[in-house]
Amino acid sequence: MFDIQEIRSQFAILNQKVNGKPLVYLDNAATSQKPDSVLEVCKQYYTELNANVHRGIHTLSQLATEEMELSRKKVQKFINAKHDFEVIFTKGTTEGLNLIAYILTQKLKKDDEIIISYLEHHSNIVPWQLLCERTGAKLRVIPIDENGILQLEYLDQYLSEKTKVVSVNQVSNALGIVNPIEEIIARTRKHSDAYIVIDGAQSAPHFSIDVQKLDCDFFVFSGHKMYAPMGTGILYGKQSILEELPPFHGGGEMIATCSFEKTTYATLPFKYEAGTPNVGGNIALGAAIDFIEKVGKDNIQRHENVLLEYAQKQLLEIEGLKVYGEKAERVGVVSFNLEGIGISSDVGMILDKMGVAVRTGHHCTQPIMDFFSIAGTVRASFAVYNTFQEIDLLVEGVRKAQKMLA
Ligand code: 7TS
Repeated sequence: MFDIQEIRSQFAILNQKVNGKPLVYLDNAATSQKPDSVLEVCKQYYTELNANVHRGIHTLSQLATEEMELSRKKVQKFINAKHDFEVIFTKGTTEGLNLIAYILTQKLKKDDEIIISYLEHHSNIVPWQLLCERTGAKLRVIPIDENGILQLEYLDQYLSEKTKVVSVNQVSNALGIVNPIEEIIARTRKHSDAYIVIDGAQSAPHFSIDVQKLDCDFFVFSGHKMYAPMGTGILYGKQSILEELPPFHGGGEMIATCSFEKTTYATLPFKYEAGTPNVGGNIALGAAIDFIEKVGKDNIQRHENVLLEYAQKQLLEIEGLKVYGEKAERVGVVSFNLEGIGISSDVGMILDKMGVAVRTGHHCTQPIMDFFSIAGTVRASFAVYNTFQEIDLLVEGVRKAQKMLA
């Protein structure tokens, strides 16, 4: 097992007071903090290595390129992609999903169908609505039951030769529910040739990912939710699909030849990486993967699960507190409201005064909030560095908020 104090000592930001109280950072589903090793790589990049990649004959450019390509290989291993060129650097999950929805435009026609689920973040809803507007395709949505669990019998009903895309998240950001993506992929493959897209924004920080075993066509995630800098993310796509589909952005680096008459495109992954990438960030993403692997993904997951269980048990002892998705399999998130207190941000503000950082509101998942007929929830989300004492402070804060707002 790991030494939690030793881990915390690697995150200087945690060692500060907010509103006069020790910071309790429980907003990790929004973004995680970054360990010293990642910050050090960022600093080192800008103090020793900064140069544009893939284009210079000079030494710094070559070194920066080598480091970034090394990081790509780390990501390849992290998600078990077959080839490193199937790993595309993006600025995050949102960009990855928009990229996929854009490059699939020519593959869809009027009355084709795109299946998503009720549990999606807006960034796995809106890009598909835009695709529907461009093509005349229709969106179908797998419903949830009162526990927030996907009702997969609807997926079976919806799947047909009209289905061109199935795009779901592996873990819901608002509720932390783990969706049965293996089952969703198996059922989809059985009944259609649809492209399968997995939003891994909330699973990559917690689970081991194996894109070959999953047999998805695309898998996207953000670096900043897994200890890497903001502005980093990954789009994985199967070689044959990325080779066949058109580019997204046009510009430098993504061409093989360019003339006014005709432009030909670079090979993978560069075809999808137009313009100057976030070189320092992409290198630091490799350092974040090193951090995760050093601690051990299984250890991280076990620790977060114990925290979740501990938090949920204590929170449920508070009278009138409802946890959304309480009975579903979940990871890293507890999302709740207090009876009679309609505005989750009121609770969030009182917690903030006590140094406890949580997210409140709809969490970019308005359809889930509509389903439960609420405006928002209070969401605490955990990472490797959180402790039982921090959860005690959360619970104490929620009890205090309840008294103050009653
Ligand atoms: N998909 C899921 C499941 C997410 O949780 C998020 C971000 C995104 C997509 C978009 O990721 P981005 O890195 O491109 O912004 N989720 C959250 C959240 O729960 N609170 O803040 C951001």
